[in-house]
Amino acid sequence: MEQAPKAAEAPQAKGKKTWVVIAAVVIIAIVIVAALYVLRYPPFNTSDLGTPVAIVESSPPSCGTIQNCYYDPAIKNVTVNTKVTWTNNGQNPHTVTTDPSASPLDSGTIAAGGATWSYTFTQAGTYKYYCTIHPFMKAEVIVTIVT
Ligand SMILES: [Cu+2]
Repeated sequence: MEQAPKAAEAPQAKGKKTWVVIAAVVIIAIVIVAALYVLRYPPFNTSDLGTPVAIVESSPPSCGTIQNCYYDPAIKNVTVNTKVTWTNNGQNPHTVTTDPSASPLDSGTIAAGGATWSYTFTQAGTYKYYCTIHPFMKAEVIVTIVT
């Protein structure tokens, strides 16, 4: 009489263990897929930042002249469909701006301390830009077609 319930319990316990293993495998798979997704897309994927232009302050926080605050390089040569990323390494906010009728660069404020702004150039041309906060800061991106 006592053995009958025990015999019934054993397969039930085995079934539960199987489900625990399946649940663990599913959870691990979800974690792996989530991790791969996070690593693949920005801001985690630093390789997607494109080619860099640094916003430099040589004697921060002073930003009174072009010697103090500038884009590096001042002339950036890229090919069509290149993504350019500006990084503000300074202690002042800056912008990457052109006349909207001439060019589409309009970053808004790029915050101090490492903020970035990116733009992918899909048309060949010379894109002169400046900083609206420090108008003496001027630079350009020259975009050429790959031949
Ligand atoms: Cu500026």
